[in-house]
Amino acid sequence: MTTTQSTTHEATAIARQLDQAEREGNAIAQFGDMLSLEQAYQIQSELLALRLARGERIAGAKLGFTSEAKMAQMGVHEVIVGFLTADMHVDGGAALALEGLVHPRIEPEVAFRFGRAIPPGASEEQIIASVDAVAPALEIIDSRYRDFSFSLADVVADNTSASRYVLGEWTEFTDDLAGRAVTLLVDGTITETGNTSAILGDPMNALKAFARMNSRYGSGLPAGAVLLAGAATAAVALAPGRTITAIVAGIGTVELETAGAAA
Ligand code: OOG
Ligand code: MG
Repeated sequence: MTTTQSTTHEATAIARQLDQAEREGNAIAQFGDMLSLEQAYQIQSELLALRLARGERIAGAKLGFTSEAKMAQMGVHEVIVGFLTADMHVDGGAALALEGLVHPRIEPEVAFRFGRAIPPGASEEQIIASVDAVAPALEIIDSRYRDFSFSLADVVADNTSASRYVLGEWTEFTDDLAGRAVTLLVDGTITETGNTSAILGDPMNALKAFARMNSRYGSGLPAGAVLLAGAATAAVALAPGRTITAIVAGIGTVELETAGAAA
């Protein structure tokens, strides 16, 4: 077997483990030093292939570790990219059941929508020109690793902990997105506060970072796809029977209820 074949074989085996952990809601051990960043992105694309083969549809991309708050919380200091499928989208109007998830957390985000398809090697200008709307969003992250701890390569292989996402109402795109207060409330109590300027200095820079990541690791996005720019605050653990609200000043509000009785 050539090196390339054995590497591909190993990536497929690890992707299957992570995919199974996600579907069964079980945490697995970290891979740690075993993986390079290149291998980790290869595993991530194998994970996507498994989902597409089951009939899922690509719905967007997400960035991770675009803010100091997230980098400090997780100890990872490099921007990462993952994929979103249509099955990960949840409607804020219906209570989200937490059964089957490992140890979900939630974080406030800014979402961009692309009115046009993004080709694989799209330039920054092309990507910015393709955005037609912005919305507040909530991302539910759920690491498939024990204790929600991981290295850079681990979290990339695990599709950047992507699990579910909720979108608020879309508003017309503006590039005036910096300096807006971000508030995360649980049952009406302020739990995290931040500012959109924490996202790479300005959420517009998330579009530029996505352009770089897409040229390097991505394969473009279909028209109508979403980009989550990365959380401006630390994530908080999700519990049953709660109402979680994110407010992005001047952009809007997005809410999610979790099913079950509050503990
Ligand atoms: C990785 C995902 C990071 C963000 O917004 O920074 C992320 C994690 O924290 O588990 O989605
Ligand atoms: Mg996030």
